[in-house]
Amino acid sequence: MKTYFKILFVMTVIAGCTQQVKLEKELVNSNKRWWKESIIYQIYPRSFNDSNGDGVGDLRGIIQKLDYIKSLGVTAVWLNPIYASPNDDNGYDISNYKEIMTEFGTMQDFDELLKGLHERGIKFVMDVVVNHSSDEHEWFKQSRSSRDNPYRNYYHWWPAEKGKPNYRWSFFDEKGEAWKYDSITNSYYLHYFAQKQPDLNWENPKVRQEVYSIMKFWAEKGVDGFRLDAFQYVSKDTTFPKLPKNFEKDINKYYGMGPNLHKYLREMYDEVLSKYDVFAVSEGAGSTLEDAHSLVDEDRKELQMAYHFESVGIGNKLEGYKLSELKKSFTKWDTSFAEKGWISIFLNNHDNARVVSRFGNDSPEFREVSAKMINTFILSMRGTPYIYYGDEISMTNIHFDSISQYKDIAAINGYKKALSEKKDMDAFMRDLNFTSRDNGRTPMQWDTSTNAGFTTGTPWLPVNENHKEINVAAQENNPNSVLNHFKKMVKLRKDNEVLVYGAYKLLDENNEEVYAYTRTLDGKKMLVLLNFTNHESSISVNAAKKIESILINNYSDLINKNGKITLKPYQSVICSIKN
Ligand code: TEU
Ligand code: CA
Repeated sequence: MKTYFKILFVMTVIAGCTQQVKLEKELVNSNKRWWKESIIYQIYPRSFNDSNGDGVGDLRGIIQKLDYIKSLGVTAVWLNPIYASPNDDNGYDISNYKEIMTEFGTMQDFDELLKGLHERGIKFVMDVVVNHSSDEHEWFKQSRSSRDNPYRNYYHWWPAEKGKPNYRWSFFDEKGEAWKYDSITNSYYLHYFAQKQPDLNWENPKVRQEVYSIMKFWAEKGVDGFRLDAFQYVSKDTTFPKLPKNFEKDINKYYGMGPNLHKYLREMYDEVLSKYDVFAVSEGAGSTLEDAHSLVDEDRKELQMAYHFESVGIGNKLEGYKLSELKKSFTKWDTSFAEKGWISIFLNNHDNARVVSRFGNDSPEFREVSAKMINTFILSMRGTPYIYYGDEISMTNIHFDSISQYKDIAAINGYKKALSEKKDMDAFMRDLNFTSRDNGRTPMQWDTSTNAGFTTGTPWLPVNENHKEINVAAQENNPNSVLNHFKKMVKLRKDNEVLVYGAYKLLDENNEEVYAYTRTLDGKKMLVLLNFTNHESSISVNAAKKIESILINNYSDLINKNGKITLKPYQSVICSIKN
């Protein structure tokens, strides 16, 4: 009798497990979406390729490189803003949302670019910058002209006779002030970013309709996705109450997730997103996991993908970072999104310095191996990976010494602010040298020629001297290059759904040198081992005893003594595991 119950118990457990696996499988299958399977290549158009010798990258320049983009294997391209703009913040200050920036080309060029991408099976993601416009946008020109102008309420105005508005902090202002006095109407306007980037008033339904019309305009042209710039900030409490002292230290808590944000996102979903086969990702995801879920869970019918800043920020400390911190962050987000919602996976973008300089090691000895390691990591996590142009060939920081070399408004105004606050300017410059956004915006390094083949003229931002060693042409011809490793890794992800949808499990969590995890789906299992240090490091994990084959490796061999693996500096491998 006892045995009978035992057998019954075991059978029930097995049936339960099979049921569980079946349920998980159904869940994954019903939640499959093309944009979850995408590998997004981010291009900073100003710096990719200049077709006409004026020193500024442009759309025809990108068209010339379509076959290169295709050769990477990536399946989508996100372009930073290409709209008409006076370029106070390199296109993030838009003066006309239905026109192309003169320096970048024409609408015909855009149509040709989109067609060229689609012909190659590559989707296109449009950057939408609607927390603010440029002060040179016709709306703002009208708005500032008189208090009773029909466009007055397109922006946030505070009449000066009411006294000075409560303090609001600005990201880019040289005094850190987000309210700017405008004498024409004796009022202040709000700008969370630079003075030339006045915040649009989303509480005005007309503004929202304008935005939906812009998005539809581009969706009709055939774009496949939208990246919503600084979108968590759009909804504001327009009474502008006093905020606690030093609120800017926790800015997303005070500026993010405003009172009507969800209402507006739902409206945008109904009016635009639901009508096309597109996805939308908002830059920033509030300040908690709950915020992020509330923005992107499918049943919310708002956005489709979260893009949080927690992990990317870990690499910004001059003194370096602890691997456990990185693991903790990625694991926390993965766990929270394992069943519902979807996240972006990235360690770099145009607002950061180069990834290999921050998270890897850009010394001549370790640059290549560590860059390969980082690409292995980004392309083997659950979530949609974003690769920033140049990271596929391990471009590094340029390290400017003098403030006169910087072009970024964040650097220039940040410098002025630090000066006026009598900050330690040596420390400021050291930090800028390491973290500045200009580090990540230098021209793409195509070959060894003058200006790395980016332009025949004078580049808008200097080309890194190291283009003689680090460039596409050299790497295309070298089977062991960072570039060819990147292509291999992209292919591995595309050929193995387990790397897209498979469950992620962290192993040996407290190990400060090796990041180890498995990915599992439908009985398929992979083990990922990444040595984040510049020396050998060993790790023992059970899965290593069941290695079937090595799928990718940035060295030629792997030392495995019965489950004890010794990894060379920055060695990264993915192995298939017997289940
Ligand atoms: O960035 C918004 C943002 O939240 C910034 O804090 C960002 O982290 C900052 O640029 C770091 O220095 C977006 C864009 O990504 C950025 O390039 C723009 O400059 C900004 O909006 C204004 O449009
Ligand atoms: Ca040009």
